[in-house]
Amino acid sequence: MRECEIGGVAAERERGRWSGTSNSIPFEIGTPCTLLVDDCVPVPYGDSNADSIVDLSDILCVLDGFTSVFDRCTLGGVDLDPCDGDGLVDLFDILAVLNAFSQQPVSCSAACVPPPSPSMKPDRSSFTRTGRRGRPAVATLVTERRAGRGGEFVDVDLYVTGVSDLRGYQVAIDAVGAGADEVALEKITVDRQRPDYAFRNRESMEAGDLVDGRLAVALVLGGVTSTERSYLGTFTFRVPAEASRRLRFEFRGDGSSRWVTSTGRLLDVTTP
Ligand SMILES: [Ca+2]
Ligand SMILES: [Ca+2]
Repeated sequence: MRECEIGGVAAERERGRWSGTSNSIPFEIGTPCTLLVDDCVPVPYGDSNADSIVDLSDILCVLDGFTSVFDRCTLGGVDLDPCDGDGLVDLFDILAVLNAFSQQPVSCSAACVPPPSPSMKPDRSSFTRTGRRGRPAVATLVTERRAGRGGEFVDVDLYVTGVSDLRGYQVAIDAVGAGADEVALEKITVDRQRPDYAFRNRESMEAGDLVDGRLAVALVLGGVTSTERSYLGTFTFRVPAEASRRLRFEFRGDGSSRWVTSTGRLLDVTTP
């Protein structure tokens, strides 16, 4: 039986379902206690740490929960599948958060997650750490134009050099310049067979978000340290032929791209 807290720190929290149109939280019959509206925050499905956005932090939280680590998210927050949770964190919860990141349609309604208690570790974003020998790691893009069926395409390969203890990354790429609004993001891929892939031969999970142009990749466990230039993934854009020469591709500059260590700290990575 699951328990929930009312106004205190409980070991286990209840995740209810939130109805956006009414001021109440419906619960299954037999639910052992009642949450007040003020006790929880309505969040998008997949938002495990209740900060209103589904991003790399949520993927890392579910992977941590899979190994029974709940230092930044509650069990209720990461138990995404089935919709009302089953008290277990398993492969289906991992797939659920990856699908949520990818903005695939879900049949579950928005969740109502109690906010993390003050006793939990602060959000990862409050830490920073530099790369090896105190120098920031450097992220780079390499673009390659090619003609293909249906128009002209640009493959944008992402790299990072000099990371220390890298566990996961989230990268967002945009087309900028005249004609950028006519560019369509065709696909996001990670070629795991490339010898320079950052997580080659490691157990990792990835999700591409074609709606907002984001890629997240996370190791299930541990981190990777390398002085070499490591391949992270490829964004493929379809571009109008006449606009192709005027376009540039850049990392999105609003903190959408992040690199996280195995201890949850943010790596300081310079983007061009
Ligand atoms: Ca979140
Ligand atoms: Ca589950």
